[in-house]
Amino acid sequence: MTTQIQIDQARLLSELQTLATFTDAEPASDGTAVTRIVFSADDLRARAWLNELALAEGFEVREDAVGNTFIRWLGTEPDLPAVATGSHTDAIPHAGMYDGTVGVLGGLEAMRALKRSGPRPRRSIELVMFTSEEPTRFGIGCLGSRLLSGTLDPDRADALQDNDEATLNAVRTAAGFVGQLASVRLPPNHYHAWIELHIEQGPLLERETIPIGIVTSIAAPAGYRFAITGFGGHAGALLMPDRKDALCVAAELILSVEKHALATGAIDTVATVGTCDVHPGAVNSVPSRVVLQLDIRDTNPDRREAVMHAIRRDCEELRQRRKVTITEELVNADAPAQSSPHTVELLEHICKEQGIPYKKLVSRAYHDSLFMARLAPIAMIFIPCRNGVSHRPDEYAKPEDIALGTRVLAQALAKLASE
Ligand code: HGY
Ligand code: MN
Ligand code: MN
Repeated sequence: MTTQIQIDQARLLSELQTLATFTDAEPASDGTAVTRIVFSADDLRARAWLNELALAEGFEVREDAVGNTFIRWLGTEPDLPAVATGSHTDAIPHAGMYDGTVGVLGGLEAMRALKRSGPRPRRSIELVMFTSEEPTRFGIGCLGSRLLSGTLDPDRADALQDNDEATLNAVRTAAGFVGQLASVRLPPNHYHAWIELHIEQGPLLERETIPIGIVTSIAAPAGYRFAITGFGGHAGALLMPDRKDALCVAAELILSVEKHALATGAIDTVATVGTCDVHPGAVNSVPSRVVLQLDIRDTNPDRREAVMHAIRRDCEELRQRRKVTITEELVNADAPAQSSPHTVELLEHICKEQGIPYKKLVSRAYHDSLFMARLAPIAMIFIPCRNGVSHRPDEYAKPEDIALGTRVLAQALAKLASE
């Protein structure tokens, strides 16, 4: 059955283009810019559009209290744990059109292709579109999959606020997603297996002209918020010796992050201060308060913690020398995830039997699969993206790579659903 699977590449590409129109990003000259923040009007339009596609195919659609969407093709033995795939359709500001969407629409096309090519599978096959994989609005990534896997306290989640101080609870219920967040959690063994299709968001596959990546592990992300409070005031009247310039402290702290991440000598240690909120943020006012958000990742959590200890030592030195307060707030500190050997071997077998070149690799980007690994044996399929670029409008994946990744996904889902 798996050899007759035909992917409708033209339809899949057209749907990716349509999904990219649900955006309020300024058009870009170097690609398709997409901004689709969770529970924004564009996000809700994209959700409604996806549900229509699924219902038109005769699949069942369910949405949970945080808006995770489950699109199910019932198997002949519907009580068995299903096989699942999926990803996200939210996008950070001024991003590209392939991050996450390839896994959602590719997953939908894989299910449709299986439906076209043969009989109903033994196990149900389910496509999941997760709420808020990106941390943009509520400051923590993988909100939907954390709640599904029980790795985020529902009350803490509902109290998360966006930049307008609107809580997740208020925003989700206004969007029509009601009910207790505790009801989102799925029981262990709810799924037989999980596979996510995603662009690599790195350069390795393209550089080695390999069309399929098989992810063996997903690096462990952690997020922290540092608030620096100094003494600011008039940029002309406040003399240099009297200042406690919070932005100068932030500058030293940011360089400390870079220094200690590089100092591990490990390519897998990455650390980024991606946001810097300056108060009061006026050109003629000495910054009195700055809030930094740190994103730090490593395949080795101990090494990640060692970098954090070094940064904390520098923070203490800064407190003493510059006489400021620096507070640290943990947003998340997650463990890495390992793919299941069985699912990896299954993907390898599919590639080998069809002569598809493939490469096993680590995912340094995090994905919802990081948390689905708490629920089921996982694996990820990567496809190349041009110059390894992602989270930018010039993010691009070739149509034939998208179609091939979707076909390998379909074949894997078919095999897993027959187990
Ligand atoms: O940040 C990440 O790794 C993911 O793209 N949200
Ligand atoms: Mn992303
Ligand atoms: Mn993604």
